[in-house]
Amino acid sequence: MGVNPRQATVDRETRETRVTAGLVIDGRGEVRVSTGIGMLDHLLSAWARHGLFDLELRAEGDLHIDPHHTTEDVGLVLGRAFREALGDGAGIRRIAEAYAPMDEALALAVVDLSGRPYWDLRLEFAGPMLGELPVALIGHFWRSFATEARVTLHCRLLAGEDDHHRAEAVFKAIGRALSRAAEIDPRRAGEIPSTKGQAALRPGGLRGIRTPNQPVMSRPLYR
Ligand SMILES: [Mn+2]
Repeated sequence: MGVNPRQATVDRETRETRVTAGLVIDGRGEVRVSTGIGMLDHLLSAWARHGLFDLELRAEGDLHIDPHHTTEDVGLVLGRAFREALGDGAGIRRIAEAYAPMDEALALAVVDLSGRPYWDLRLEFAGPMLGELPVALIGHFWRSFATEARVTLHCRLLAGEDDHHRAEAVFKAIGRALSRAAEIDPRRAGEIPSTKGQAALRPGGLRGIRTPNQPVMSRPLYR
């Protein structure tokens, strides 16, 4: 990588949660995560280690209600940090896929760092809970991420018996696919990888998709 690693720090505070995330795309997989939800910490660590992202994330949410707001808002903040760190996306591969096994479980993730949020997640779990994390929130987390990161995210769970393994395979596959898609391809030599030029990766491509909680930002997302 070049001299300036691609990185961003995002703070978000609402009545429900306060989340701070520092993300280095060109990192080494160094992780410090504390969300108050052990399973989410574990999955985010797997995501960052396999994507070779440096991630420092702290969340304080209304866990006395349930893990919903915290999980969702961590996804939003992480997605925003990813988008900010990526910048204009000059020279990136943009599209990539990754398979990740976790013993008997197997996940496939295909991503396009397109500037357009879209997701198709086909994730089936056997039980309702993974530790204190409802499995239904795993899809919700990645929808939140894709919305704010403005990426197309397809993910399939292709095999698996154990829900812990299934969830971990999903996070690892998505981490590896995002990492590969964000890699600089020297042959692209700084070009914006879109037939529309810069348009697709510029902010403002949300097309009416809004997150439920209007964020209170410590600084504007785009300047
Ligand atoms: Mn594990």
